Amino acid sequence: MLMLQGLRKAHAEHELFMVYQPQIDLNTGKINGLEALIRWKTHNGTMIPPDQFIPVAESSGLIVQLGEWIMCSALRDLEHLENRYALGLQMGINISPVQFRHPNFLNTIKTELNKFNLSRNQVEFEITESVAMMDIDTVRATLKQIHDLGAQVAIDDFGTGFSCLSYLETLHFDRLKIDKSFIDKMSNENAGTYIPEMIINLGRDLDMSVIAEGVETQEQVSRLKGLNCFEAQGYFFGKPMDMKSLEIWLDGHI
Ligand code: G
Ligand code: G
Ligand code: MN
Ligand code: NA
Repeated sequence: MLMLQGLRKAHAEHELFMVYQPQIDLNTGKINGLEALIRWKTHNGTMIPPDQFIPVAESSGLIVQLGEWIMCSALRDLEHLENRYALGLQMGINISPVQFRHPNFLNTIKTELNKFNLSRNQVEFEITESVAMMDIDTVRATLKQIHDLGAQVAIDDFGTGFSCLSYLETLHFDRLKIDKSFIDKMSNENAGTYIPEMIINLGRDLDMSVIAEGVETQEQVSRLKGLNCFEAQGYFFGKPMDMKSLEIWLDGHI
């Protein structure tokens, strides 16, 4: 079956679900946020990775509808977690470039935010560096509208694109997410800290917070703290978990 047909069917037949990865405040060691990530498990148990089906959803336009479902699911789950734990967690939601450019994007955000009893600054949209650098006027206008709604915006996979730093200075993002590829290099040699250090300093100078992605070792945590980066996510703290596993994890961590 074609991937696109399979994906439409998966969506209709509830084979898609969301998982959530904890984000940790390195000063307190406590969770302060989650990143929402989509998963596809077919009825016969096969996992199809998002790297394979997201591009298909993007090129077909299905991502627009799927993106609404992702937003709605993540916000509903966050509301549920707030009712149960009241931790004031942030929720990071990945936004495809196709969604970001879609004329109805802001209406969708508005509609979804209005469905749930959440503080809007708990909601953070993640866009990649390449989208962030797309067309400066459009990006600036969209960012302003998202901020006017009270939500936040992060740049995902930061450092892997070719950000024009002078553009970055004129756009207001709330957070930079240091790409895992740079964190991987922080494991042993000191040389591996130059890029993270530069990004952390950039964040401080531009008044954006900075989170490290893909943290897997205590060594990386120590180095990040040494560089004044106090937020991280990665397998060292917790893998992306479905709601049931996340609640068990939270019961043990708070
Ligand atoms: O969770 P995992 O590492 O398998 O995700 C791989 C990639 O798939 C991520 O880097 C991200 O770009 C994409 N992805 C995962 N979940 C979502 C989602 O909910 N929306 C969008 N647009 N992309 C996602
Ligand atoms: O949206 P983004 O491109 O940042 O996607 C993050 C991806 O990285 C997700 O697919 C998630 O499953 C994965 N991930 C998160 N933490 C770790 C980690 O510590 N190690 C590895 N290998 N992958 C991770
Ligand atoms: Mn992300
Ligand atoms: Na990333």
